[in-house]
Amino acid sequence: MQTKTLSKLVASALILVCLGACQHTKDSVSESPPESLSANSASPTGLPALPSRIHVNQLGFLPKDTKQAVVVGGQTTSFRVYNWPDRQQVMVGKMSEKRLWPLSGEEVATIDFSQVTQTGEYFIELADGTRSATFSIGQLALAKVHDAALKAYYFNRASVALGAEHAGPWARAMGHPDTEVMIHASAASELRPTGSMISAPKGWYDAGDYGKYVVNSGISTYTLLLAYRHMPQFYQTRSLAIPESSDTVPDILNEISWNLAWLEAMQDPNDGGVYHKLTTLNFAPAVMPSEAQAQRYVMQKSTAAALNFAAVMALASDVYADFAEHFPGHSQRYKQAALQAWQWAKTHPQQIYQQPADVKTGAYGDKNLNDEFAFAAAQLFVLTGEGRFLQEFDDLAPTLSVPSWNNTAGLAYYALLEAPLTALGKQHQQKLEQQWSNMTAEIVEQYSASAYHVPMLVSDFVWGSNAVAMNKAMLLLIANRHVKQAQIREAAVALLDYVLGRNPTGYAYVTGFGDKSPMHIHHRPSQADQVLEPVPGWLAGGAQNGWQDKCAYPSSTPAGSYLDDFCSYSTNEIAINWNAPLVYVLAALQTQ
Ligand code: 9MR
Repeated sequence: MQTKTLSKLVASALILVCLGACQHTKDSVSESPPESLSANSASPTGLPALPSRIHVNQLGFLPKDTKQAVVVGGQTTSFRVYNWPDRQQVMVGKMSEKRLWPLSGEEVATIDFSQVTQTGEYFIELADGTRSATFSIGQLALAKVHDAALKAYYFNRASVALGAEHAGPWARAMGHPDTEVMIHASAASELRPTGSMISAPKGWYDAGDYGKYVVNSGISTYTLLLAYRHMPQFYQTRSLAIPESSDTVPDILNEISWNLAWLEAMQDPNDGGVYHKLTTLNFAPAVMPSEAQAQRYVMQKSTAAALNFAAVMALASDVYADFAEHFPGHSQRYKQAALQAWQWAKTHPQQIYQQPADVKTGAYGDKNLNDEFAFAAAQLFVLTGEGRFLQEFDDLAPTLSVPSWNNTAGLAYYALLEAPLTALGKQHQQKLEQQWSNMTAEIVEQYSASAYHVPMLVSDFVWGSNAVAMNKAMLLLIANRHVKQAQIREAAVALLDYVLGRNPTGYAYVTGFGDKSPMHIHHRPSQADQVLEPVPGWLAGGAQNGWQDKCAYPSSTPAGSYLDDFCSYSTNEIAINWNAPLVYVLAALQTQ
């Protein structure tokens, strides 16, 4: 108990040196909320937690955006918006009629306060005195959370110590050098027999565990590369306080290159095949990286890994070509690596990853590889302009859908948006546009139909539901770059609102942000360090009622079944593929 109190003090002191992205956005340590924001339990900041009846994005809104809150139960009454700390009334309005949201089993009304556009801090009060969390309105309302969500990757770097000057209270010793990684029997080849060693250092830990998995690393890295590709000017302005921050390269590319270095080492130079993952045989206990010293292995080469790898390397080749001075030869190397991995996949089209009997870490198994072939083919077409790759995409004819680690068809569509129109041809263009307009119309329809005004369906409440929300929002915002429709942006904002607090649990699901955010994420460093606050900037997986971990959940509804406990790896783990679309969405909303 005493250690925790002491470490909290240390954390508060050190947080001051942990620039920008390490801080709680609201700096609420030095502020007090309205006294009558009645306490029902302690919030992460040590301040009273919120009444749970008004759910609102606890971070904030850009001035021009639609601003909504949800009220659970009670009478249909008026509401007022006040600024904070002055408590001047800035708006009075009436909430909507109540409707049932089947995903939480609640009767809810919505509140629209879009007319409030002036920069400031605010809270909402109902006629019966119920008050909401405070939130910001302003151009910079999402800036800090964006930077923290990106900096989270730095905190998950393998093979390096994190210094206090960059990591603040979350500084830690080096773990997992990964210079002596053993070839598992499933990965053995003539030149690399079982038990021989390779070196594959760096990269990001996948999630709350210390594994490094190519398939999941693929979509994460690709998503971050797209963020840079679509918003290069914005990223010229972001400094993350990471060791490379003083160089001339945008920090997002510095961070990504840490992972690309590892990915490159996952390719067998002898045949171009790519190992599926690099992990121990079993998950490590909840210890710090430096204490998790069990032997690491690379497992079986897989077609899914080769294709994800090929797509990422192809885009990386394009992006890093502009930074040849700082990364000499990288662009050419990435291109070579991409083409070799593609070639391997073509000659091994059905090498499905089979989890060996002695391996218990995540499988990221995927039996349907058409979408991975389409993804790699589309990105290689953009890189090389060779018709054979477009032909490959055409033959597979994937349908645009919301991307996930095991369904990359949508990423193929994202890739083709970058293809020169002349190379694509009018007919292709029309076919692609049709898919885009069908998909965006579908999500916008889900938004309008939902009592919560959130485009989430029951089928979206799977392991990592918050990332489903963010991938949907990202799809909408990519569409919005080309078609600019107010409703498309509105639905994307609603999805962001959802993960930042306008949801039945009342959690702002990003660690370190909002009045009520996860404190006990399933993340080994956050659990094992002596710091009270979890590593900041991580998006928790989110509600879903699969209960794979058998923890005791407070609700059985899809959107209510969430537990802020280390036990809950099925709702409270964090993962690199979940943060990536959050980063994209936060950047896109600030730049579009
Ligand atoms: O995100 C993955 C989810 O879609 C799967 O249902 C789940 C079970 O296989 O695994 C999740 O990924 C985990 C991975 O296997 C190991 N590292 C942590 C990942 C996030 O929980």
